[in-house]
Amino acid sequence: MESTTLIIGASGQIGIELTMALRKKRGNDRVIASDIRPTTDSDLLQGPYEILDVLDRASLEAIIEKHNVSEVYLLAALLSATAEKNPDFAWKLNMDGLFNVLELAKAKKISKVFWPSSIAVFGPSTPRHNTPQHTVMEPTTVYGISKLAGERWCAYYHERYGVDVRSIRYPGLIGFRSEPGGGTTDYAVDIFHKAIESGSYSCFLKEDTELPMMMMEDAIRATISIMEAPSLSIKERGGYNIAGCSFTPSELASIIRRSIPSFTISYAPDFRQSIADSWPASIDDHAALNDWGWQSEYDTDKLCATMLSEIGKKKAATVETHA
Ligand code: AKB
Repeated sequence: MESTTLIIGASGQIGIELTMALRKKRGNDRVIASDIRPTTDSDLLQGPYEILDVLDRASLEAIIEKHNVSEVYLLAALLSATAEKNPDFAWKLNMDGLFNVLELAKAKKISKVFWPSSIAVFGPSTPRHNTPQHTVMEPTTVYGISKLAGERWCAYYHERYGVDVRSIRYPGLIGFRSEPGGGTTDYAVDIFHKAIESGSYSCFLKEDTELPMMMMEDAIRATISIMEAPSLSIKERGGYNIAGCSFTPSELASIIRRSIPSFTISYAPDFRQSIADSWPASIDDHAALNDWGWQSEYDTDKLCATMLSEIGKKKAATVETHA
């Protein structure tokens, strides 16, 4: 039986797109999608789909054996905003899920692991602009603390047990295919939907809050390319900085107004403002460029143009279907 790839958390914002991209490359049957709930998503159902709670190590091991899985992408996690509402469970899911996968890799049940880190590993004492790969890291959110601890555990399992684990510090991810799931950067997806649906948006961050962001297509390319890079070229076994573009809500609104001149935005900052204020504004990703050739293809203008045109097409198709 040929070896397969398992995606844990396949119904999430990254999971759906990563499943589709990997199935395109490797074939539907060689990429096993899994999530804690059943799905009706027709793309996920193009290939095998398993119900899996990553906290249940025995079931995880059974699925790995059943499908001869050699490579795992572990995407199941609580993101920053949701994690602040449920810190105990966020810590449990984000850490124990990782341990379950790392332990199976240590036992040689799988040979390669991808685990997502985040810009949330940084904190208010980190240099905000062009944040370096190695710098002060004092995160103030439960999500950031879990990501920083997770990075150190990944590096430890690599150093001590030879586990081939690879990781990226994702910025805010912007895509049109799937909804974001409880992050502080989610506004930068919602704004496009609201601009097209109603022409106005109430933003939960202040107008001048600059954050690092990335088009989903770039993020999927980065994820697959770090996993395909030769093991010896991966020098950072915690997590790599990767940069796309950086912008504020008011800059995004101005660019949207070029296509929708009547678009209006108002600001009603909530608890997510202090999370955003603790994160970098822009990222230095030279280590990823030097070690495995990472380069972003989307600046803010291209990201906005893509989001407006793709969401516009989707809405038009929905209207036609219902007409
Ligand atoms: C979040 O906002 O929590 C995520 C992230 C930056 O990791 N998008």
